[in-house]
Amino acid sequence: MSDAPMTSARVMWMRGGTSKGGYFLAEDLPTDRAERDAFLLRIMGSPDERQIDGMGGADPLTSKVAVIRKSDRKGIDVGYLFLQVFVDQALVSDAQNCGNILAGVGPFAIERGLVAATGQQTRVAIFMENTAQTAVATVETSGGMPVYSGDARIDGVPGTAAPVPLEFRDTAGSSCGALLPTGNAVDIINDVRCTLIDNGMPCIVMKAEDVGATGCESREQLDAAEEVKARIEAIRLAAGERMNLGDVAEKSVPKMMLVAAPRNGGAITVRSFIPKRAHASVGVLAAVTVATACLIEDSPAAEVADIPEGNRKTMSVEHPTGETTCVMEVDDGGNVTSAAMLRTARKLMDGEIFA
Ligand code: NQM
Repeated sequence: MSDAPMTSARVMWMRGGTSKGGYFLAEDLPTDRAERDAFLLRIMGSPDERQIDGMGGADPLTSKVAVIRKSDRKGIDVGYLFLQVFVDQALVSDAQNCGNILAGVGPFAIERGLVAATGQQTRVAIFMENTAQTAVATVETSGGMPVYSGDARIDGVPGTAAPVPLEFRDTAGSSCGALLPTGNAVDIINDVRCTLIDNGMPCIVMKAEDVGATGCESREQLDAAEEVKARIEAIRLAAGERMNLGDVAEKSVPKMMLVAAPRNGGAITVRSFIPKRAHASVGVLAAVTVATACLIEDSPAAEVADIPEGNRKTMSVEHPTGETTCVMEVDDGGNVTSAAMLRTARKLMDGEIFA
């Protein structure tokens, strides 16, 4: 550890998908992990449920950090480490990916000169360090820099912006070691039929009606549903070990996904907890994981899902503020081989942050 703690660092604040956070070059943060975490807690204003003394937005979705470095790996441009800075606990966790914050990684890498823009579109291959997996982002570029304005719209974000399509290829078992860590399509935990699954995000997928919900609640209604929350937290704690995640009491995974039949012509409706607060929409890799659960025969999700035909399935995952479309490629055996999703990102500020 260095003698004097770091007091400021260069940072870009960005919206990535439906999340927001600080994007740092790895070289601009302390190398010592404890020092880095103390710095990040300080700049976010954690622990404090209002995060009044920092940049965090008093919400797990706006208390996020991306750490980016140039990569020497073959075929990879940059490494991306995602860090969740807890709002009301002095915890910084690297136990999960974040596909929303991922949307800002490509533009940030171009802005900081880690990747050279190639004409009107620049593909950025990103190694997701949390789970040792790869994603490819396509960034609109002009004059060597990212373009942020455009016509793409994603639910959960007002207005439109330039599209940032994301492709995922090898996300199965990202944190749990296998798509279905227990080897089962269904496990019964506390009398509830659940699918313990990880296609980029460790999730427990269950029918909303089985835990006293409907699947059409707003985020506020879910956050106030104390009985539902107690029930699903008991399931989560019981499932952690079975998912190879150990004691998950103080972890941000697994996420809890309450599913119901689609209501607006989509494939499935989901209400998610990340894991203790309800999500305003749905996570990117969480949506991919739920869509994958819908494709597993006899799973609770499959029972209520409306699945399109064919090997390329455009699956709309309905959530509290609209829908998120996942394009899933499936082989003849019904296994998901890749997933893609449209996101947008926006540069909000570039400067120096003080601890
Ligand atoms: O699942 C929030 C988000 C996420 C995660 C969370 C995400 C993903 O929406 O890939 O994006 O689940 O904590 O930013």
